[in-house]
Amino acid sequence: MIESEEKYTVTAALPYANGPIHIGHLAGVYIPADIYSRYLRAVGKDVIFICGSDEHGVAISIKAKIENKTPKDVIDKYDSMIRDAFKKFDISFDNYSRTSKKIHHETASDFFKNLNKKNIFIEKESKQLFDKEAKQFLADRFVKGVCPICNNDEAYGDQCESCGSSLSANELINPKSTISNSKPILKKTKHWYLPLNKYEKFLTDWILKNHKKDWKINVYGQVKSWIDNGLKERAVTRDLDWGIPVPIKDVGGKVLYVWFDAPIGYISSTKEWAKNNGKDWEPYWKSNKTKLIHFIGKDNIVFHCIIFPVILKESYDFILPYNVPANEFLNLEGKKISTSKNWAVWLHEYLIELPGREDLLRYVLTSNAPETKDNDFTWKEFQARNNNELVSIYGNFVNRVLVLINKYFEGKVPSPNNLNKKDLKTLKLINEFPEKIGKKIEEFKFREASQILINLSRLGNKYLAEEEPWKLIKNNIKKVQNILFVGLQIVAALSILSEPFLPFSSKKLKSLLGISNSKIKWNDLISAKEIIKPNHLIEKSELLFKKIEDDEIDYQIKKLNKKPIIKL
Ligand code: B3M
Ligand code: ZN
Repeated sequence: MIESEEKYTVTAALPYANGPIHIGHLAGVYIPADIYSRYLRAVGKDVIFICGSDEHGVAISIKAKIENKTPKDVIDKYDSMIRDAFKKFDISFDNYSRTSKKIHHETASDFFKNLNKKNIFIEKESKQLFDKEAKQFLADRFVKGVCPICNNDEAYGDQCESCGSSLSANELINPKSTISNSKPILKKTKHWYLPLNKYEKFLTDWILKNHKKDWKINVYGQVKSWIDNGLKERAVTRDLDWGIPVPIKDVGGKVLYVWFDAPIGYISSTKEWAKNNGKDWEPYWKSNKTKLIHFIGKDNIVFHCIIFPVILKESYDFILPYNVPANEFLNLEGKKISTSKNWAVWLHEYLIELPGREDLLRYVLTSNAPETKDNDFTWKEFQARNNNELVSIYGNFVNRVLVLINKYFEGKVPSPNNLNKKDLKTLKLINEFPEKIGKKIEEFKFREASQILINLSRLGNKYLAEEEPWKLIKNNIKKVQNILFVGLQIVAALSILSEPFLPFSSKKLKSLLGISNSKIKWNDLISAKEIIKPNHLIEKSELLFKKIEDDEIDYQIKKLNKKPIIKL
């Protein structure tokens, strides 16, 4: 183990570069990971936020066939679409790489060679599904059939997305080739297997004994059921032409299984980040003072809690995940999001049709995130959250304070005098919010954290409504000074505490407050008596959020329901 100061390595699942991303990806993985990373930075932690495009695997070969392109064309197209969407939603990765890069091929090959040299793999010949018409072996998404565990008839050759089970193609009932739709035959071929069954004790001691309390129940439960049902050997090579070639002399036509190489992509992306920033990557993956947190969707739990940890355990001195806060799935208007049925809200379309509403989508997907169970996104709730919370509570409170300070004091923060008990109590309440919100974020409860932030603006609204400074301006200017001084401190706290959730409006609000370059930190708010000093000059107010009218929502609902099946 390497010694170092406390660090955090936050990873977000590498999206397959076989299509654009939608709100389900944001809700399940990227927004929670971004909130968590932004918060850690805000409280001064040494954190790296790592991701990249997952560019191997059968899904990309299938897409290439559909689009009549090469796999390289497919990954180039979607890698750039995905990067663009993440950038425009301000998902603040420290590095976003791609697994087709040389640094990843070298890193993943090195992992494989090391494990092979240690004789970790079982090498064996077996009969695998083969498509006579397409003249190729069928693995992963090249074969579909009935899941032997839950009877889902759309299970793939490596995984059932319905019950999350990890499968081998031979386990499928009534397998069918997704290339020619024909019934496969069995044909002999050699592969290298990871003997997961030998690691049941390791996984039981590490997860089942130590992480019952701090890992999410949906994650712990899934891992427990796999271990209880007995783990099996798992092939980590494939008979495919797209992927990282198996780095063994005279082995041709075989590549590393995408789920062997993809998680190693977090390490290659970290290496790339370190190289670009003159840093040492190893403490982020090998120090026992580093917390490794994987943000993923529930269909990736087996790979991040069982397979990748076994690979890490047997490779050099890597640390194991501190937590894997997997989210459940987001549904859309009561139905499962489906790329093939084009039943999705695509980010690249959202950005065109609802410009300037990135924070709104971030907020809605946080406040109704599928953190412990599948949850539903509806356009009506999207509109309601905007109009009833961001506009009417949060934005309205901020706007009233800024407008009144401009109107009564020419934009100068008023000096308080003889603050009364209620004023002092209100100021004291602000000090509680950084830790209240921070605790929920550290527990990966982002829904609750976002509602505590809105409650801070509710506190401000209530205070203003009760004090009614606009009624006192004629005959009690001193009281108005106190009220607006207190109100402004709440606004200032909101500008800092909203940053992880609402980065765009946080930046705008800080500029309106004239504190864009201020050194005020998240933890300063725990004890600050005043965040912004009297006589500080603020800007003219501008609305942070605009109402959403019914016709904008009706358009989205109609569009969704009559969406043509288009090639993505
Ligand atoms: N490419 C995403 C998915 O299964 C998959 C994640 C890899 S994380 C190493 O949708
Ligand atoms: Zn299943």
